[in-house]
Amino acid sequence: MTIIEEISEYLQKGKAKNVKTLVQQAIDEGADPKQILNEGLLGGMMIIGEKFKKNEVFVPEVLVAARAMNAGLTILEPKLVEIGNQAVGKAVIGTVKGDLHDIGKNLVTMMLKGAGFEIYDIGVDVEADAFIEKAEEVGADVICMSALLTTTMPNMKTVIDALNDKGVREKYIVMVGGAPVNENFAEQIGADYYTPDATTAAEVAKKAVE
Ligand code: B1M
Repeated sequence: MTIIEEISEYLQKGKAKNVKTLVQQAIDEGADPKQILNEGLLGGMMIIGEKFKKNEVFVPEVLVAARAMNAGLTILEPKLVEIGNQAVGKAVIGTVKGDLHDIGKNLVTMMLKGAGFEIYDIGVDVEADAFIEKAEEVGADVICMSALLTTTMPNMKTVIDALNDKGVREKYIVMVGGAPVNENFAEQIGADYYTPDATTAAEVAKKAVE
């Protein structure tokens, strides 16, 4: 097994310490930082994402894998900055106003990170204007909204209406998700994409910014 394959394997097992050590070792041995990122860290995270989608692994496994990915990234990031590695895009993500559920949002965040996005997570109970302010500030490509309550779903429309009112709707790809949300609702409120899970959200976001 190559060191890159080992990084991917340990990441999938959520072994953050091993991932960190192996990423450092790979750098010291002169491995290409982009290969460490794409095949080792992101490769491992994509495999976990696929397994999550098929119910072969569950939320805790995804969370530990993501923690291992973040551990590896802390070692790799300075190298990536040195060689000017570009993120595939920028995404602002939050749970809409009135809603405190963040487990799903955090999974989407991790999978987007895993897909190579620069992420701005603005938390839970987020006002419409806060989504827009952050998106404008960082020059986001994608705005991602999560809602878990039937009572807070309409607040996704509030954000889209506010984007329209400010004349900036066309600047952003708007994605929505969360247990009570569906394709029909997304269409009704004028979102660009609904995705049912975190892995699909990352895949769709990546395709959308290409
Ligand atoms: Co709440 N809660 N909760 N809760 N909670 C639900 C959602 C509920 C269905 C439980 C029930 O009654 N059966 C119900 C909603 C009913 C409804 O609206 N129809 C409910 C309720 C009523 C409430 C309170 C009102 C309860 C009360 O106080 N009376 C209250 C509301 C607080 C508030 O938000 N203002 C409340 C509070 C809480 C806790 C704080 C205790 C806790 C949240 C902790 C936290 O998030 N940090 C909590 C929890 C844990 C749940 C359940 C049990 C689990 C939610 C979860 O994390 N699932 C939930 C019941 C259930 O779903 N079985 C429930 C796991 C997570 C991975 O799934 O978030 O769906 P999910 O994310 C998925 C996809 O939906 C998708 O990707 C993820 C997986 O890949 N996804 C996206 C999510 N966002 C996406 C965005 C995308 C794309 C995909 O694109 C941008």
